[in-house]
Amino acid sequence: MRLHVFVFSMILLLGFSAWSDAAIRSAGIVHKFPKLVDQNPNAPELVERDNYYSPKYLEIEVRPGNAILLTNLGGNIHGLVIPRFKSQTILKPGEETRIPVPAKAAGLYEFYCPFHSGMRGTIEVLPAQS
Ligand SMILES: [Cu+2]
Repeated sequence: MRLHVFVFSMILLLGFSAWSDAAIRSAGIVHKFPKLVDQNPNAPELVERDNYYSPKYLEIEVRPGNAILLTNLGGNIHGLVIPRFKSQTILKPGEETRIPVPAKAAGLYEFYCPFHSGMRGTIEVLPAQS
């Protein structure tokens, strides 16, 4: 009996993760990449390297004062454009800045570097946990 409950739960779990991946793909958004760092949605960090972002998929929570800490750890100048945040930032190597997270509904937001065409990613804004 316990085994049946376990197997049933696993099927539900697998089904749900396949469904949520499919939902992201059908939205035409960049695929969900494996997390490269432990993310804290209340203190999100995004690192620019040559020439990619880490992580490529960033989860953040809608909270007053929440901001993304953006750091350029590459050897090149990099930028961060988040069209739906109306945000454009350019950093020299070694520089960092904070990008405020606008109070918006949950959703997926694409970002990219204006200098390097393959350098792009997705931000997932999560509803605030109360
Ligand atoms: Cu770049």
